[in-house]
Amino acid sequence: DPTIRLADYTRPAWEVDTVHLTFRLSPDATEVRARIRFKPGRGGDLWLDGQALDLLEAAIDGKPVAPAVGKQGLSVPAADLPKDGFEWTCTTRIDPEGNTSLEGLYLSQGMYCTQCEAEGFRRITYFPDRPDVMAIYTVRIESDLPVLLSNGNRIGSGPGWAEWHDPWPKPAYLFALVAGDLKSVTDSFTTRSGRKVDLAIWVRDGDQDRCAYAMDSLKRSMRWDEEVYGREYDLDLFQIVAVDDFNAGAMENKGLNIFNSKYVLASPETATDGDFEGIESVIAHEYFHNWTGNRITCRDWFQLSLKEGLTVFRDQCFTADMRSAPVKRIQDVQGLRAAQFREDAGPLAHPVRPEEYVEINNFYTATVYEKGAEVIRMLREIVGAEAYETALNLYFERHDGQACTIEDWLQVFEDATGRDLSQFKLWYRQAGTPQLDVEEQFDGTVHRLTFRQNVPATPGQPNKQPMPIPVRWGALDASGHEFANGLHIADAAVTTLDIPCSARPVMSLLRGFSAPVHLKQAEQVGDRAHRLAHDTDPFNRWDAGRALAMEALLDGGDTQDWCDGVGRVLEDEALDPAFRAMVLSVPGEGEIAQATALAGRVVDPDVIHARRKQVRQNLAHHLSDRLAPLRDAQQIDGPYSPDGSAPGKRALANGLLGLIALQSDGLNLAQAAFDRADNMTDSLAALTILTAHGAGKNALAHFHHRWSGVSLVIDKWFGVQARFGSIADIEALLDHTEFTWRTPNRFRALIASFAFGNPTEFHRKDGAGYQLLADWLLRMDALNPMVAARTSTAFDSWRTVTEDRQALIATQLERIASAPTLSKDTSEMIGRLRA
Ligand code: HT7
Ligand code: ZN
Repeated sequence: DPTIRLADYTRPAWEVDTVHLTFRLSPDATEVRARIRFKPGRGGDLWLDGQALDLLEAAIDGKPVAPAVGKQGLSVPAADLPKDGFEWTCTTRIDPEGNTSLEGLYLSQGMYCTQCEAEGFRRITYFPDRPDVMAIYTVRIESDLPVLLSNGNRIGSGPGWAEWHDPWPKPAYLFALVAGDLKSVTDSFTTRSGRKVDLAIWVRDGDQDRCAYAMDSLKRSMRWDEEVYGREYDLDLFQIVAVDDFNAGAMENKGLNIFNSKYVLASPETATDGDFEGIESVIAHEYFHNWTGNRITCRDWFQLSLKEGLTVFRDQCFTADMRSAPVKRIQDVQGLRAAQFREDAGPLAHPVRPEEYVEINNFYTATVYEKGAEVIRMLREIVGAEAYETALNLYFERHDGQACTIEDWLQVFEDATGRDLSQFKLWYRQAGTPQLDVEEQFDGTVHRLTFRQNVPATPGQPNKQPMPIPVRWGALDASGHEFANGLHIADAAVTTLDIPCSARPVMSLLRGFSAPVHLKQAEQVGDRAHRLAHDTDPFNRWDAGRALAMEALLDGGDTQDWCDGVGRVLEDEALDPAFRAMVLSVPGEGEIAQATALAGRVVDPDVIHARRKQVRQNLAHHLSDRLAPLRDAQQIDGPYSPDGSAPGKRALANGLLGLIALQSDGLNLAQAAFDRADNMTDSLAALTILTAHGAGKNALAHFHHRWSGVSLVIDKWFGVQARFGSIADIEALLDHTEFTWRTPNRFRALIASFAFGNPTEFHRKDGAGYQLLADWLLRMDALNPMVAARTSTAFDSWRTVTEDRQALIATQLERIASAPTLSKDTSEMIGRLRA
């Protein structure tokens, strides 16, 4: 399969003005008639992408043509094309029922739906399927199904048909069609200029009563984008459809977002606080794409972070405004460290703007999304909030309706601020997480900090240049009072910062995690504990506790300081319970494995598991009889609410329950909590604790019985067992009649939860875990390459584990690589993993 390179970009030979599509829907033989108005671009032959299509007829300006058709598309020589433009018509036949890749047009439980990003539209009709070709679409759908939807506004309908028109030019990846027996929940939103927008969420009959939170999140997102970014919605209708079979979280198709039902449906009984928060943020994310992605799109897929990094940054800020900003920041950094730092440290490391790919689906990564968002956060930190706002206004004004690049984005900031951002651009070009070493020296009048940065070598990038690293800092005196603070930009291999003071301060560095780096601060004994007790920056206060815990986890050392500090935070009633819950949590086994590898040591998952267990036990022992009263103090009166202070209280109570379960008789309390739970958050927390202790048999049976038929809850049932079960347990689950592995959510609930969330069994010394994953990757690859390729990243840290394990993984990777047929998605991933 060819490698696509950023350096090879050329403008389209032919551009498109308008597209008319008529769909005659049928499960295994849908006919798509396309009428496309082409206008000259760069000029040359006409190339139309097309995959898995049956071409029934084609004509140019009404005259039949016989183009050269291949597996990837068709071409017509320039000589056969009218110079000033022409109308292309063709009819293709496609097979939605047989489309198991879930890209293009497919059937999900009797409902037709589409997924066109990144390159799914070419599975519907022949088209220049690239984001810099933008056109106006009119769509007619013919089917007996009661609900027929596409982008934009409905312009007509009758028995068995509907017509839709989207007035905004868009790339093909934003095209959407849905047809099925669906029910809607409706509402409306009045924009700040007084326009009424109809809102509809489409679900299967029976699910209507689980849409309220999604609808409320949508309205809050619409308001927030007006208030914070000055962006108003631009159509009369905004629709969301929930589907059960979906490769990712959701898709921002213009005016017709399609969602994995996991990010729409929620009730207190079936969804956890985390699920509610997930719905709020994914709804916001897809809605925000209307401006950052749809109105201004990407010139090519190398620019993916232009829309994804920015939109993640926007949705993070939205959630921070809706909930607790410090807690949101801690959660985001935890996620970044768990997924992106991990990616950056292994064979799959790539820049925020990659320079080559074989299959673009493999680059919807934590680096493009989450590191991309961090890069924008740093940009705002460096230029300031006001200049950020000015630059964004200029971006929308200058580039509305265009397909843009990272260069366009940075140019806007240069023009708005007069700054030279050429060094900043390295954040988009260089892969790898920089390491920032800090040395401190106090000479009686000045505290001098010396910053040394090093960006590690990554695949294809052996040498790196220094990058501008914004370091927010604060200086604390011995009583915990903050006497100075500021922003230092570490923009050379070595930089210094002098703070005049009369006594050696305790330095709080990288506040709010102001840059995505590994900070190595050789603090003096007691400094971390001091910051855990006093840091005025809540992120760093939490991180100080984290660093203390990590020290003990890595070296099996003393946990006294950490336990003392955590105890004091827990009992500080002035602190947000959600924050206290975060301070209470111990780094996960994946995070400990990363820190182990970063320290240059070999990762043994069994040792990590044992150490973590010991550290948690120490904490439970230290807090001993304070645990139960602290938990009781988190009692919530009144009905369940996913908003306000209640989720934080539940998180703290359940974190404490996890420690109580380590004490004698504690499991009885966990069982009682499970029996009494009247919401999914508490029920799943108790079930998880019981299962983790091998005491979940009855609770699991009860849970399964209670939630039979509610697939999103049954996913949780599979997930919890996948994380704590033995391989034998997993094998039994694989044979379970409800393990409908063709549904990505169910496959992920069992296979991905096992591979990513059950390190001791996955890394079993006999290799059974690796073999199980490889078997299922091969099986899934034949059906749905995108899901298989993504799950293969569970092997991405394989070079950090013990040699015997490395050998076993190498065998499995080789087995996958030599399978007789392998998708280009999975073969690219396995190739990169083995390189
Ligand atoms: N822009 C979307 C990314 C996406 C996707 C979604 C569903 C299925 C396959 C997909 N491939 C790419 C989602 C987003 O970032 O908002
Ligand atoms: Zn997105």
